[in-house]
Amino acid sequence: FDTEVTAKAAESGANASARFRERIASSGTRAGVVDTERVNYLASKVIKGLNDIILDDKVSYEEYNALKAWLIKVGETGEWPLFLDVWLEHSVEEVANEHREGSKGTIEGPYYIEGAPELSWNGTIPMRDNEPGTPLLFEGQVRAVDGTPLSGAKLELWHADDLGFYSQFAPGLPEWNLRGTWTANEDGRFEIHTLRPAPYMIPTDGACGQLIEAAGWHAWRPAHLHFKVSAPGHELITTQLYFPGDPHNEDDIASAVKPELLLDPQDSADGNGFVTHYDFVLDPE
Ligand code: MBD
Ligand code: FE
Repeated sequence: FDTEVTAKAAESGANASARFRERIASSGTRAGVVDTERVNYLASKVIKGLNDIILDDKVSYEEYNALKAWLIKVGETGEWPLFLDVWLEHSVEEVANEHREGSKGTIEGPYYIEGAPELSWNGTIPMRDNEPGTPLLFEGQVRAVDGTPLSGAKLELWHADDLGFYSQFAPGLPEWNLRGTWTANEDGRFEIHTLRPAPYMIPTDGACGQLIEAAGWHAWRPAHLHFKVSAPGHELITTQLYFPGDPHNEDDIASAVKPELLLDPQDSADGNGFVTHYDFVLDPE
Protein backbone atom coordinates (compact mmCIF):
# COMPACT_ATOMS: atom_id res chain seq x y z
CA PHE A 1 0.00 0.00 0.00
CA ASP A 2 2.95 2.29 -0.74
CA THR A 3 1.08 4.93 -2.70
CA GLU A 4 -0.99 5.94 0.31
CA VAL A 5 2.05 6.77 2.39
CA THR A 6 2.87 9.54 -0.07
CA ALA A 7 -0.63 11.07 0.11
CA LYS A 8 -0.28 14.82 0.30
CA ALA A 9 -2.43 17.42 1.99
CA ALA A 10 -2.71 19.32 -1.28
CA GLU A 11 -4.16 16.24 -2.99
CA SER A 12 -6.73 15.30 -0.34
CA GLY A 13 -7.48 18.99 0.16
CA ALA A 14 -8.04 19.57 -3.55
CA ASN A 15 -10.29 16.47 -3.69
CA ALA A 16 -12.28 17.63 -0.66
CA SER A 17 -12.73 21.11 -2.15
CA ALA A 18 -13.81 19.70 -5.53
CA ARG A 19 -16.27 17.24 -3.95
CA PHE A 20 -17.77 19.99 -1.82
CA ARG A 21 -18.26 22.24 -4.85
CA GLU A 22 -19.97 19.40 -6.76
CA ARG A 23 -22.34 18.66 -3.89
CA ILE A 24 -23.28 22.30 -3.36
CA ALA A 25 -23.87 22.72 -7.10
CA SER A 26 -26.16 19.67 -7.26
CA SER A 27 -28.10 20.42 -4.04
CA GLY A 28 -28.99 23.97 -5.04
CA THR A 29 -27.49 25.39 -1.81
CA ARG A 30 -25.72 28.60 -2.75
CA ALA A 31 -23.87 31.20 -0.73
CA GLY A 32 -26.24 33.85 -2.11
CA VAL A 33 -29.38 32.36 -0.52
CA VAL A 34 -28.74 33.86 2.93
CA ASP A 35 -30.69 37.13 3.19
CA THR A 36 -29.04 40.57 3.25
CA GLU A 37 -30.03 41.38 6.85
CA ARG A 38 -28.48 38.17 8.13
CA VAL A 39 -25.29 38.57 6.06
CA ASN A 40 -24.95 42.15 7.29
CA TYR A 41 -25.43 41.03 10.90
CA LEU A 42 -23.10 38.00 10.83
CA ALA A 43 -20.36 39.44 8.60
CA SER A 44 -20.24 42.65 10.69
CA LYS A 45 -19.97 40.58 13.87
CA VAL A 46 -17.13 38.44 12.51
CA ILE A 47 -15.20 41.50 11.29
CA LYS A 48 -15.72 43.32 14.59
CA GLY A 49 -14.62 40.22 16.53
CA LEU A 50 -11.37 40.06 14.60
CA ASN A 51 -10.75 43.82 14.92
CA ASP A 52 -11.32 43.59 18.69
CA ILE A 53 -8.71 40.81 18.94
CA ILE A 54 -6.20 42.88 16.93
CA LEU A 55 -6.70 45.89 19.23
CA ASP A 56 -6.92 44.01 22.55
CA ASP A 57 -3.93 41.78 21.85
CA LYS A 58 -1.92 44.41 19.95
CA VAL A 59 -1.43 42.23 16.87
CA SER A 60 1.71 43.34 14.95
CA TYR A 61 2.25 43.71 11.17
CA GLU A 62 4.46 40.63 11.37
CA GLU A 63 1.56 38.62 12.82
CA TYR A 64 -0.93 40.14 10.39
CA ASN A 65 1.26 39.19 7.42
CA ALA A 66 1.79 35.68 8.79
CA LEU A 67 -2.01 35.33 8.92
CA LYS A 68 -2.34 36.63 5.37
CA ALA A 69 0.26 34.16 4.07
CA TRP A 70 -1.42 31.34 5.97
CA LEU A 71 -4.89 32.11 4.64
CA ILE A 72 -3.51 32.13 1.09
CA LYS A 73 -2.00 28.70 1.78
CA VAL A 74 -5.29 27.30 3.11
CA GLY A 75 -6.78 28.03 -0.30
CA GLU A 76 -3.77 26.80 -2.25
CA THR A 77 -3.74 23.46 -0.41
CA GLY A 78 -7.53 23.18 -0.79
CA GLU A 79 -7.87 22.94 2.98
CA TRP A 80 -10.88 25.17 3.58
CA PRO A 81 -13.14 22.11 4.03
CA LEU A 82 -10.65 20.53 6.45
CA PHE A 83 -10.06 23.74 8.40
CA LEU A 84 -13.77 24.55 8.73
CA ASP A 85 -14.85 21.00 9.59
CA VAL A 86 -12.12 20.53 12.19
CA TRP A 87 -12.46 23.85 14.00
CA LEU A 88 -16.00 25.15 13.40
CA GLU A 89 -18.39 22.40 12.28
CA HIS A 90 -18.92 21.07 15.82
CA SER A 91 -20.68 24.30 16.82
CA VAL A 92 -22.83 24.31 13.67
CA GLU A 93 -23.81 20.71 14.45
CA GLU A 94 -24.65 21.63 18.05
CA VAL A 95 -27.05 24.32 16.84
CA ALA A 96 -28.55 22.13 14.09
CA ASN A 97 -29.24 19.12 16.34
CA GLU A 98 -30.28 20.86 19.58
CA HIS A 99 -33.92 19.80 19.12
CA ARG A 100 -33.29 16.08 18.67
CA GLU A 101 -34.64 13.54 21.14
CA GLY A 102 -33.18 10.49 19.41
CA SER A 103 -29.52 9.53 18.95
CA LYS A 104 -26.81 12.17 19.17
CA GLY A 105 -25.31 13.47 15.96
CA THR A 106 -21.87 14.86 15.42
CA ILE A 107 -19.93 16.43 12.56
CA GLU A 108 -19.79 15.00 9.03
CA GLY A 109 -16.22 16.09 8.31
CA PRO A 110 -14.74 16.54 4.83
CA TYR A 111 -14.71 12.95 3.54
CA TYR A 112 -18.32 11.84 2.92
CA ILE A 113 -19.22 10.65 -0.60
CA GLU A 114 -22.80 10.02 -1.65
CA GLY A 115 -23.79 6.77 -3.38
CA ALA A 116 -21.62 4.09 -1.74
CA PRO A 117 -22.39 0.50 -2.91
CA GLU A 118 -25.68 -0.99 -1.66
CA LEU A 119 -25.32 -4.04 0.58
CA SER A 120 -27.88 -6.30 2.24
CA TRP A 121 -28.83 -5.87 5.92
CA ASN A 122 -25.86 -8.04 6.99
CA GLY A 123 -23.33 -7.25 4.26
CA THR A 124 -19.56 -6.73 4.35
CA ILE A 125 -18.05 -3.33 3.54
CA PRO A 126 -16.05 -3.17 0.28
CA MET A 127 -12.36 -3.68 1.07
CA ARG A 128 -9.13 -4.86 -0.56
CA ASP A 129 -7.82 -8.42 -0.36
CA ASN A 130 -5.67 -8.45 2.79
CA GLU A 131 -7.04 -5.10 3.93
CA PRO A 132 -5.12 -4.41 7.18
CA GLY A 133 -7.20 -4.25 10.37
CA THR A 134 -9.14 -6.38 12.86
CA PRO A 135 -12.64 -7.60 11.92
CA LEU A 136 -15.47 -5.68 13.57
CA LEU A 137 -19.12 -6.77 13.56
CA PHE A 138 -21.29 -3.71 14.19
CA GLU A 139 -24.87 -4.74 14.85
CA GLY A 140 -28.02 -3.09 16.13
CA GLN A 141 -31.42 -1.69 15.27
CA VAL A 142 -32.84 1.52 13.84
CA ARG A 143 -35.92 2.76 15.73
CA ALA A 144 -38.19 5.78 16.00
CA VAL A 145 -38.24 7.75 19.28
CA ASP A 146 -41.43 5.87 20.28
CA GLY A 147 -39.57 2.55 19.93
CA THR A 148 -41.05 1.43 16.59
CA PRO A 149 -38.46 -0.49 14.56
CA LEU A 150 -37.77 1.28 11.27
CA SER A 151 -37.92 -1.45 8.67
CA GLY A 152 -35.81 -0.70 5.60
CA ALA A 153 -33.83 2.15 7.20
CA LYS A 154 -30.67 3.13 5.28
CA LEU A 155 -27.26 3.19 6.95
CA GLU A 156 -24.27 4.70 5.20
CA LEU A 157 -20.87 3.99 6.77
CA TRP A 158 -17.50 5.39 5.76
CA HIS A 159 -14.18 5.20 7.58
CA ALA A 160 -10.43 5.47 7.11
CA ASP A 161 -8.16 2.49 6.49
CA ASP A 162 -5.54 1.29 8.97
CA LEU A 163 -3.10 3.98 7.81
CA GLY A 164 -5.70 6.72 8.22
CA PHE A 165 -6.60 7.22 4.55
CA TYR A 166 -10.08 7.69 3.05
CA SER A 167 -10.85 6.31 -0.41
CA GLN A 168 -11.39 8.98 -3.11
CA PHE A 169 -9.24 11.44 -1.11
CA ALA A 170 -5.91 9.60 -0.91
CA PRO A 171 -4.42 8.03 -4.06
CA GLY A 172 -4.12 4.32 -4.78
CA LEU A 173 -7.31 3.08 -3.10
CA PRO A 174 -10.28 1.37 -4.80
CA GLU A 175 -13.07 3.91 -5.35
CA TRP A 176 -15.44 2.63 -2.64
CA ASN A 177 -12.90 1.16 -0.23
CA LEU A 178 -14.41 1.10 3.29
CA ARG A 179 -17.62 2.80 2.18
CA GLY A 180 -21.04 1.13 1.99
CA THR A 181 -24.82 1.51 2.25
CA TRP A 182 -26.84 -1.06 4.22
CA THR A 183 -30.62 -1.49 4.29
CA ALA A 184 -31.99 -2.63 7.65
CA ASN A 185 -34.26 -5.73 7.62
CA GLU A 186 -38.01 -5.87 8.46
CA ASP A 187 -37.19 -5.45 12.16
CA GLY A 188 -34.94 -2.44 11.54
CA ARG A 189 -31.92 -4.61 12.34
CA PHE A 190 -28.52 -4.56 10.69
CA GLU A 191 -25.22 -6.45 10.90
CA ILE A 192 -22.37 -4.51 9.39
CA HIS A 193 -19.14 -6.39 8.78
CA THR A 194 -16.14 -4.08 8.66
CA LEU A 195 -12.73 -3.50 10.26
CA ARG A 196 -11.97 -1.65 13.47
CA PRO A 197 -10.54 1.72 12.41
CA ALA A 198 -7.26 3.12 13.73
CA PRO A 199 -6.72 6.57 15.26
CA TYR A 200 -6.56 9.21 12.54
CA MET A 201 -4.12 12.05 11.99
CA ILE A 202 -5.23 14.95 9.81
CA PRO A 203 -2.73 15.81 7.02
CA THR A 204 0.27 17.59 8.54
CA ASP A 205 1.92 18.88 5.36
CA GLY A 206 -0.68 21.51 4.47
CA ALA A 207 -1.89 24.77 6.00
CA CYS A 208 -3.80 23.05 8.84
CA GLY A 209 -0.69 21.07 9.76
CA GLN A 210 1.35 24.26 9.69
CA LEU A 211 -1.04 25.92 12.14
CA ILE A 212 -1.05 22.87 14.41
CA GLU A 213 2.74 22.81 14.50
CA ALA A 214 3.12 26.57 14.96
CA ALA A 215 0.64 26.50 17.88
CA GLY A 216 2.12 23.37 19.48
CA TRP A 217 -1.12 21.38 19.12
CA HIS A 218 -1.52 17.77 17.92
CA ALA A 219 -3.18 16.53 14.72
CA TRP A 220 -5.09 13.49 16.05
CA ARG A 221 -8.68 12.41 15.93
CA PRO A 222 -9.66 9.26 17.86
CA ALA A 223 -10.54 6.16 15.81
CA HIS A 224 -14.03 6.66 14.46
CA LEU A 225 -16.80 5.28 12.25
CA HIS A 226 -18.85 7.82 10.27
CA PHE A 227 -22.58 7.19 9.72
CA LYS A 228 -25.59 8.68 8.00
CA VAL A 229 -28.79 6.90 9.03
CA SER A 230 -32.19 7.65 7.51
CA ALA A 231 -35.73 6.32 7.11
CA PRO A 232 -38.82 7.74 5.38
CA GLY A 233 -40.67 10.26 7.57
CA HIS A 234 -37.66 10.67 9.87
CA GLU A 235 -34.81 13.12 10.12
CA LEU A 236 -31.56 11.83 8.70
CA ILE A 237 -28.82 11.73 11.31
CA THR A 238 -25.11 12.27 10.62
CA THR A 239 -22.93 10.93 13.40
CA GLN A 240 -19.70 9.19 14.38
CA LEU A 241 -18.99 6.41 16.87
CA TYR A 242 -15.83 5.97 18.92
CA PHE A 243 -13.97 3.31 20.88
CA PRO A 244 -13.39 3.47 24.65
CA GLY A 245 -9.79 3.86 25.76
CA ASP A 246 -8.62 5.82 22.71
CA PRO A 247 -6.24 8.46 24.07
CA HIS A 248 -7.77 11.07 21.77
CA ASN A 249 -11.39 10.68 22.89
CA GLU A 250 -10.62 13.44 25.40
CA ASP A 251 -8.76 15.79 23.08
CA ASP A 252 -10.10 15.23 19.56
CA ILE A 253 -8.69 17.97 17.31
CA ALA A 254 -12.19 18.26 15.78
CA SER A 255 -14.06 18.43 19.16
CA ALA A 256 -16.57 15.87 17.85
CA VAL A 257 -16.64 13.22 20.61
CA LYS A 258 -19.67 12.97 22.96
CA PRO A 259 -20.04 10.41 25.78
CA GLU A 260 -23.19 8.98 24.10
CA LEU A 261 -21.13 8.13 21.01
CA LEU A 262 -18.75 5.66 22.69
CA LEU A 263 -19.16 2.00 21.66
CA ASP A 264 -18.60 -0.99 23.93
CA PRO A 265 -16.75 -3.54 21.76
CA GLN A 266 -16.33 -7.10 23.01
CA ASP A 267 -14.11 -9.93 21.74
CA SER A 268 -16.09 -11.89 19.16
CA ALA A 269 -17.03 -15.53 19.81
CA ASP A 270 -14.57 -16.80 17.17
CA GLY A 271 -11.72 -14.86 18.83
CA ASN A 272 -10.80 -13.15 15.55
CA GLY A 273 -12.11 -9.67 16.16
CA PHE A 274 -14.70 -7.53 17.89
CA VAL A 275 -18.45 -7.29 18.05
CA THR A 276 -20.27 -4.15 19.12
CA HIS A 277 -23.93 -3.16 19.44
CA TYR A 278 -25.45 0.26 18.81
CA ASP A 279 -29.05 1.30 18.17
CA PHE A 280 -29.88 4.42 16.17
CA VAL A 281 -32.99 6.35 17.23
CA LEU A 282 -34.37 8.75 14.61
CA ASP A 283 -36.51 11.81 15.29
CA PRO A 284 -39.73 12.30 13.29
CA GLU A 285 -39.48 14.71 10.37
C1 MBD B 1 -11.68 13.31 9.43
O1 MBD B 1 -11.61 11.99 9.18
C2 MBD B 1 -12.74 13.75 10.09
O2 MBD B 1 -13.67 12.84 10.43
C3 MBD B 1 -12.86 15.10 10.40
C4 MBD B 1 -14.05 15.57 11.15
C5 MBD B 1 -11.89 15.98 10.05
C6 MBD B 1 -10.81 15.54 9.37
C7 MBD B 1 -10.70 14.21 9.06
FE1 FE C 1 -13.22 10.92 9.65
